[in-house]
This record gives sequence, structure tokens and C-alpha cells, in this order.
Amino acid sequence: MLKIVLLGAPGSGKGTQSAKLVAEYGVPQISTGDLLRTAVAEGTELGRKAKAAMDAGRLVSDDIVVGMIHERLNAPDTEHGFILDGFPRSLSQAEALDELLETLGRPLQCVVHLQVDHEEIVQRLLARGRADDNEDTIRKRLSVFQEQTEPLVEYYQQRGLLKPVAGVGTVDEIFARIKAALDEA
Ligand code: B4P
Repeated sequence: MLKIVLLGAPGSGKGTQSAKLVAEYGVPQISTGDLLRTAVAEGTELGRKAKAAMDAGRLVSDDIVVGMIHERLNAPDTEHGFILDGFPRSLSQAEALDELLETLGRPLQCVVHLQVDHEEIVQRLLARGRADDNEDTIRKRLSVFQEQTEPLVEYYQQRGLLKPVAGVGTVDEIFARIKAALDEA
């Protein structure tokens, strides 16, 4: 059973580490970024609404993202756990998540905070080269992170759920640190 949030700046390695956590613990990864990119690729109405915000490096509106998470957490494969990757990204999303998990009777176990220096992030994302990985959009995403997502560090710290993990080094080194943090949770 693993019920966690992976919190970190864009490009901090949330998606990379989630894939390893899925293999190790056998619970599904729920990435709002992946769900949104699928909706964009399929050209659904939701995807069309999300695309402009994603291309500009802004957050997609809460009603879209919270609605997607609500639907996903009601699916039976999440009964024995989940890895939330890239959600929540704002205080209002965190409050919506608390409410949802309370209704489902599945409280969070902990929040792993991947810490990576912003200049390292710019280099990683320029190397990745996804559609929203140009330098202007990356810097915009980092400033949105500082303004809207970083307050979640204190939010979860106050609730005794925060596990800070250094997100630099090899993928395996970081994964070993995450596993050690989860063992303590
Ligand atoms: P996301 O899909 O969440 O993308 P991300 O934050 O850029 O990626 P991540 O942290 O997972 O990094 P990754 O492992 O890929 O969001 C994209 C957009 O969707 C947002 O800007 C927003 O518009 C929208 N969105 C998503 N969720 C939302 C929400 N809740 N509310 C509103 N809007 C939302 O790693 C990045 C790169 O680093 C990769 O190339 C990887 O190979 C490399 N890397 C990983 N680990 C490394 C290591 N240890 N050393 C060197 N390189 C490494």
C-alpha cells in the first residue's frame, strides 16, 4: 500500500521516479500532465481548453484538473494505493484532494518533495525537448511553481506529511533516497 504525492518543480524528475515506484510497489501512477497530454493528443474538448495554458507554461484550470483526478481516484485500481505525480500544484488543488481522499477514506501517507536547483532544471528540460520545453516556457513554469506550488511545502509540513528528498544525482541514487524516506513514513 502506497498513497503518496510526488511534489517538485517541473523537470525535477517526478515522472522519472514515478515509473520506478510503479515497478517497485505495483500501484498506479496518476500524472495530471500525462492525462492532459493525452486529452490534447486526442483533440477532446477538455484537451483543447488545456492546450493554451500548457503551451504558455501556465496551470490548467482547477475545474478541469480536479475533475480528472476525481474520476481517476474513483477507478478500482487505486484502491490499494496510488502515486500522484504533478497533482496537487496549488493550495486549492491540495484542499480539493484532502476532501476527496477523506470521502474515499484513503488519507495520504506522505508527500515526497524532490528538491532540484532551478538552473539544473532548465538544462534538463532543454535536453528533453518536449513541445513545452523551450526556455521561455520553462522559466514561466518555474515562476508559476514558485508562486502557486511552493506554498504546498509548508501546507504538508504543517500536517507532518512532508519528506524532503535531494533530487540530484543519478536516477537510481534518487530512487534509493525516496525508498528510504518511504520506509520512515
Ligand atoms: P508535467 O507533465 O507534470 O511535467 P513536468 O513537471 O515538466 O515533469 P516532471 O517533473 O515529471 O519531470 P521528468 O521526470 O519528466 O506538467 C506539464 C504541464 O501540464 C504543466 O506545465 C501544466 O500546464 C499542466 N499541468 C500538469 N499538472 C497540472 C495540475 N495539477 N494543475 C494544473 N496544470 C497542470 O524529468 C524531466 C527531464 O529530466 C527528463 O528529460 C528526464 O529524463 C530528466 N531527468 C530526470 N531525472 C534526472 C536525473 N536524476 N538527472 C538528470 N536528468 C534527469
